[in-house]
Amino acid sequence: MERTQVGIVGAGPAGLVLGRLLELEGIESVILEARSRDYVEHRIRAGVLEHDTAELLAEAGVGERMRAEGLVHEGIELRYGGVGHRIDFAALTGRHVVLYGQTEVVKDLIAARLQSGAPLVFEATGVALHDVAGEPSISYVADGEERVLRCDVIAGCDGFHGVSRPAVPDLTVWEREYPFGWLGILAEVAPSCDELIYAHSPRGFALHSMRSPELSRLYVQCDPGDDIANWPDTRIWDELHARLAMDGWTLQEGPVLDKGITPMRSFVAEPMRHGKLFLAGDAAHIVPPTGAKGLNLAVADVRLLAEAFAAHFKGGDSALLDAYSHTALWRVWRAEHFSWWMTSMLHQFPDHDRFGERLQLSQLEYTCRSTAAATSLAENYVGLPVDFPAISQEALGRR
Ligand code: RFL
Ligand code: PHB
Repeated sequence: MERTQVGIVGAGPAGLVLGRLLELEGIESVILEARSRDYVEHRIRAGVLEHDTAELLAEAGVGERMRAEGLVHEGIELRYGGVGHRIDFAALTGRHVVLYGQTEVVKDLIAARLQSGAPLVFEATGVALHDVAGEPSISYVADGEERVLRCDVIAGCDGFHGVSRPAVPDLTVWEREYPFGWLGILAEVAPSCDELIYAHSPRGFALHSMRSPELSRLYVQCDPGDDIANWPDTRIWDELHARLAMDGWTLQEGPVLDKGITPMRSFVAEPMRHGKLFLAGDAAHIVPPTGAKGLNLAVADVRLLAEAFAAHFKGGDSALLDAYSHTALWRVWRAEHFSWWMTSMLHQFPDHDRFGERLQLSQLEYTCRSTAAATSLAENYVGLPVDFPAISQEALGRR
């Protein structure tokens, strides 16, 4: 039987960042991942790192390539009625975001972990959690062999479809599904803009993002149950041209390297702890991608968790562990609101009447013309600072 201090289920951003932070604290961990290394390194998802997410990766010694290749963005454009309006993060908040693919973050973290020799098991199948409120262990199969890992605590970082959340009894779940999805493409063409464009259009939402000076990432709102086979490349480009259209601006096309449809949902499960099992990242909460918050929330959760494990294992103090769920949920709900708000302002809703559309346009106008409103978008988008004055633990506990 193997033994470790922290058993980490899942090698996505949450599990890998947690493993790295624990390693720096001198705390042992084993990461168990169901998929192959190649699969997790090539799963195209997020691209926007909040200011503090980028800082944390750099401070954790895994930011070298991000610093060299990541693109610092000091604003975004909101485009509606065929006109663009810039939200200037630097002027409004003094902070920025970094465009650097989740694939690259994951590659950097895996490389660092393998280099340090800390255990990371890919293709661990049949992962099951046992006695999470007593003497926790994780059983799994790797290399055709059944194994059991005894742990002091378990971090459930196994995403929305993992085994950790179902191991928490008496969960309360809040959920909202949206009547649309995003069709995303990765295209081999220089971005047609310097900053991200979030476009409201009568044909539906569109987003122009990027991964590098040579790679563009673009999305269009689509039916959530749509089949990607209904979307030949020409149809996707036609929609992008129509939704992003602005006089004097041209969208450049290029070969489509990847495409897929993602449904959109908001989801929160509370509490994020049961006994010695702690949930982090998508295992506990999902946001629609319009606010670019999912990966950043995963990192914010494990920042708290790493500090709490350090206080527990090195100082014998469990106060931070006891506070973890409440503390994390404050930021989770802020991001839930922001992501829902951005989504509601920018998409076409099938049940919207003309009144609903005018409300959206009024909100967009106000956001772009009022410094107060623009600052609210900006400070949420770049990420509220780690020391943001949150509601007190006591008040949260009383709710
Ligand atoms: P992950 O990344 O899903 O990782 C969980 C890992 O656990 C493994 N796993 C298991 N391992 C062992 N045993 C089991 N039983 C297991 N079950 C699952 C999985 O294989 C996987 O490797 O969750 P994590 O670490 O919490 O990270 C969350 C983020 O990946 C996610 O929130 C973001 O990608 C969301 N997201 C975005 N977030 C941002 O912050 N900024 C963005 O710009 C952004 N854009 C996006 C996004 C997500 C998207 N999609 C496809 C959902 C854009 C899109 C299109
Ligand atoms: C991305 O580049 O994939 C991306 C950017 C911003 C979002 C969502 C996704 O809000």
